[in-house]
Amino acid sequence: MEYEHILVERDGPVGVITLNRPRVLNALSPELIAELGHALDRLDADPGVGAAVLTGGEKVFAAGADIADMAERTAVDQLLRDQTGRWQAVTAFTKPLVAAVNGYALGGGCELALMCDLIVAGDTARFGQPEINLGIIPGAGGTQRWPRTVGKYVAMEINLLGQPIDARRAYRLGLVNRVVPAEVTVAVAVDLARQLAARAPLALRLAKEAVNRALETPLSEGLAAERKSFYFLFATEDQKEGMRAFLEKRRPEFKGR
Ligand code: DAK
Repeated sequence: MEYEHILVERDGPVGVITLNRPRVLNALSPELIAELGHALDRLDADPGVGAAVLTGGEKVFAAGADIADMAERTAVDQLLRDQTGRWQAVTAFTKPLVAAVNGYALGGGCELALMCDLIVAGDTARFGQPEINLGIIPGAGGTQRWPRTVGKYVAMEINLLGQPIDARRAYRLGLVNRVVPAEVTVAVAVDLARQLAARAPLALRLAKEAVNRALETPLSEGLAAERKSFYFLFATEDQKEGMRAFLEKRRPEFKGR
């Protein structure tokens, strides 16, 4: 399928999705979110893809949902056009998803980055929830994922004050995995994704699921679910291959079976 608002490329086992509305700083229109969901579903279903990178390119990640599209909507319009299901394609992606963030990641753009599994930030990156300045609050997870990631007080500052933070502060807070020069952000993210794609696919999938579950369940339930997934992996060929390869001092060849 041809997309209008995003670009999708393959770099070996890595799918690279680039948000592509540069004239409006990659503002996330409903059409863009629909295309993003479609592209992620396709990459998820493709056995040749082991991981994906989501980026806005060298200058900007995304300056949020499209304000021009939202400005005159009523509450009922919002309810009836609810985009939540479409945004959920991002969190439903079962393979590792690495965000490569340069420049602004604001509002829905920041929430999109927070839905990814790892974040590589260029030194120009700015993360924030400026919705308060528009008379609204975040609607795609900003008030929920910030406190779970950086704690209550920084989350309050981000959501109530609406001022973005830079890449260094985001790194100190544990919001991003790497800070790199902006020219290499995407390359570093693709390299990380390639390393992830070389790992056992079923174990990756269950590890991602388990870490995400930790943010939603009491410890005892999370531990019980982790144990079940651990036992389950002993039913896979990849577990046999991984352990035999270790004992035979060779590199494992994982098949995702
Ligand atoms: N929407 C539409 N157009 C935008 C935009 C946006 N979010 N951000 C920037 N643009 C457009 C500008 O209007 C301008 O267009 P022209 O005037 O050239 O036609 C062009 O991009 C360049 O922007 P600026 O001239 O403003 O560039 P500057 O470098 O001076 O400033 C900036 C960059 C990022 C600081 C500034 O553009 C800015 O403050 N942008 C708005 C940031 C913002 O408030 N974002 C939050 C939007 S609310 C939900 C899912 C998601 C959401 C809600 C619910 N559900 C599933 C329920 C999300 C909500 C939001 O994100």
